[in-house]
Amino acid sequence: MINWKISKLEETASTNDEAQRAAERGAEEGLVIWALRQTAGRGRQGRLWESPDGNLACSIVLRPLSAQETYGEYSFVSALAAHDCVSGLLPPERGPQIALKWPNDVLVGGKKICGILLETGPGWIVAGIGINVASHPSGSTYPATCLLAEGMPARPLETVLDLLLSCVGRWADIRANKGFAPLREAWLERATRGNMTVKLGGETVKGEFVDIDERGALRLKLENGKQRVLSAGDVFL
Ligand code: BT5
Repeated sequence: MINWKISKLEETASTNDEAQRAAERGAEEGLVIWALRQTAGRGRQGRLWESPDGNLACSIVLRPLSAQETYGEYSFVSALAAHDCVSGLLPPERGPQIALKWPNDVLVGGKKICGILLETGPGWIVAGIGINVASHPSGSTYPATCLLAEGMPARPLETVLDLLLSCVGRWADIRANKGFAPLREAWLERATRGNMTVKLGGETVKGEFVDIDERGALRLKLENGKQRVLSAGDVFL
């Protein structure tokens, strides 16, 4: 069980930066930095994450007892939690359209509703989670959507955050007690499959989704029939 301690800010550059500074100063597991808006929200690889008022931006400090090499598994803890949170907030008939895109985007009807940025250091993880609640960008590389546009009745952001944290707590407990296998299985149940293009560095790899391996890397079947395992990259469907 994680004891949550929420620190609410009107505005900050990036909640991940705030949480990282706190973690480096020894903040306990369960600290949540929540900002009503970010002025320099970060995506992966230096990309920008738009998080205006009305959307959820938070960063969670975790301190697993396991070795630092396994911290990447918390990217799946976060993705499963975000998926369950979004599923819990949208009308049940939207359920079949809610899916995960490797490694940790939550899509609704093929559009991105949530982004996750996991950063780690010795003894700490910062799981940054952004959920589009009231609005979403229109010109993003990957089409985007938000909870209100997908049929969620208006709700206070606190409700969204509380649900998200209870889902993170649940999946973090499963990870701590049973390891990565049940996360892998649950992730695969929610996965977007089929043909995909993965961009990594200057390279583009095309293939068909096979599964994820026991460490969470993406396994693709290439056109020549061979398999390729990718541990990073941006997936386009
Ligand atoms: C992500 O990066 O998806 C990770 C985003 C993590 C954001 C959270 S918010 C709380 C915490 N504090 C931070 O500073 N960050 C975390 P990536 O896969 O690189 O996607 C970024 C790309 O998505 C951008 O280049 C845009 O094209 C697009 N994008 C930007 N804002 C978006 C939004 N609100 N909704 C959907 N797509 C967006």
